[in-house]
Amino acid sequence: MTKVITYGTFDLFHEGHYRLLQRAKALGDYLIVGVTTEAYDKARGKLNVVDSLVTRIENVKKTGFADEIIIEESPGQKVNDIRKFHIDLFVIGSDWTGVFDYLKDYCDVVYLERTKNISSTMLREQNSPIQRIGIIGTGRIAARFIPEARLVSGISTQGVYNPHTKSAEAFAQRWEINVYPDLEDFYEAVDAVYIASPHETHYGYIRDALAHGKHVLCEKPMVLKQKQAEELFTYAKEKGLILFEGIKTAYCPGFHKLLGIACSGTIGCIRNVEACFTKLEAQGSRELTDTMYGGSFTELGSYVALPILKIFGREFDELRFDTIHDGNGLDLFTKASFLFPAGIATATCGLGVKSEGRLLVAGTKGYIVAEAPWWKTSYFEVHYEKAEAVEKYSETFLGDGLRYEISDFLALINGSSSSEFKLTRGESVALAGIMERFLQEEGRLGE
Ligand code: C2G
Repeated sequence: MTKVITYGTFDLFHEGHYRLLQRAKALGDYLIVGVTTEAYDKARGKLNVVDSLVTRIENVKKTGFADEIIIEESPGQKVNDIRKFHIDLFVIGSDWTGVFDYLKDYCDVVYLERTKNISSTMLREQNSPIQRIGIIGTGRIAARFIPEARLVSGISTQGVYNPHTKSAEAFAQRWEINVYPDLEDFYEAVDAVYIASPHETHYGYIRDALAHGKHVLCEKPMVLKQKQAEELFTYAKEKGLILFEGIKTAYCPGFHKLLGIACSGTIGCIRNVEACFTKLEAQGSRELTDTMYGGSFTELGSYVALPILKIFGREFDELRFDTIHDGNGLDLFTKASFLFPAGIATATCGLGVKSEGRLLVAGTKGYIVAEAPWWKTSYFEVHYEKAEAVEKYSETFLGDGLRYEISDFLALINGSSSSEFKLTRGESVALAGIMERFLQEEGRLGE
C-alpha cells in the first residue's frame, strides 16, 4: 500500500486545492491531509486566513479524497508525521518546488503543477471573495510580489502582462502563472491589477485599468504629478474602485507601531524628523542610467518623505532640495528639507553616497530612533533625557514585507477595512506633489 501525505491551509477552498488533492490521492492508495492551525499559519506569516480550522477541515473532507485528516501545528511536524505514519510519498504544489527537498531523506517528494486558473464561475458559485490579480511589469519588485501574494489568503496571482513579450513569457514560466500578450485579454482575466512597470508608465496603466473596472495597487511613486494623482483618485471613486499606492513601509506593523508612539505624546511635541535611506546601485542599472526618471529621489524619495508626512502632515511652509549629480545630471544623493509650522524635517536618499539610513523622530520630551532598515521596521527605541531610560520595541516583519500592503489592499476591496489611514489618498497626492516639484527643479518634467 502506498501512503501519501500533503499539507495546506485550504482557506476559501477552490479548484486549485481540489485538483491538488485529487492528483495526490491518485498517486497512492491512502491519502493523509494535514490542515494548518491558525497559530501555525500566523507563525509562518500567512495573512488574512478567513475560514476557521473546522471549516477548512470540512472542505477537505467534502472532496472525498482524504482517507485521514490531521492538523499541522508546527514547522518540524512533517518529518515526524512521515515517520509516524510510514509515508511513502510527500506531495505539494509546485509553488513550493525545492522547499521540501529535505524530506527526500525520509520518503519520495513530488511537486505537482499548481493550478493557474481559478475560474471566476466557480468563485461566483461559492460566493468566494478570492481576487484574481494580474501583474503589469516583470522587474525585481514584481518577482518579490508573487511569493508574498501567495501568503495572503484570498488573492490568487492570475497572470502577467509586459509589452516586451519575451520578458513576460520568462516571468510567467518562472512563476507558473499565465502570460497575456494582449492587454485586453489580461484585463478580462483579472479582478485587480498590480502595477510594477517603470514609474513614467504608471499613470497610463492606472487609468486604463480603472477604465476596465479593475482595482489597482500601484508601486511607488504612484505618479509623478500631483494633478495626475488627484485625477486618478477621483476617477477611481467615481467607478467605485480601489486605487492604492504600494509603499510597503506604510503598511508594515513595526512602522505603524512607531507612528502610534510618535503621535501619542510620549516624546512630547515633535519638532524634528530625519529619515535617511541609501542604497548603492550597480553601474549600468536602470536607476543610474535612466536620466529622465531614474536617480535617488524617484527611487527612494517616497520612503523618506513618508514618515515626515505621517507625523507633520501635508501642509509644509517650505521645501528645499539639495542634490549631488553625476556627469549625466542624474541625482545620486538628495536631501529634501521641509519647514513646518511647528517643526523641521529632512528626507535624505542616495544611490551614490552611503549613509547610516536612520529614522529619527525628536520631540520635546524624548526621541525615537529606528536604525536601517527602518523602512522594514522590526525594532526601534524610545530615549529620554535620562540616558538609561530606554524603551525597546520589536515587531515582526516577514519576508519582503509586501504581504502587509497586499493584505490591506484586499481588505479595502472586500470592504472590511479601515486601513485607508495607513496611507491616505491625500498623502499619496502630496507625495506626487513632492516628486513633481523635485523633477521640475531638476528640469526633468516632460509634458
Ligand atoms: N495549490 C495549487 N494551485 C493553486 C493554489 C494552491 O495547486 N492555485 C496547492 C498548493 O501548492 C498546496 C495546496 O494547494 O499544495 C494547499 O495550498 P494552501 O492552502 O495555499 O496551503 P500552503 O500555504 O501551500 O501550505 O505546511 C503547509 C504547506 O507548506 C503548504
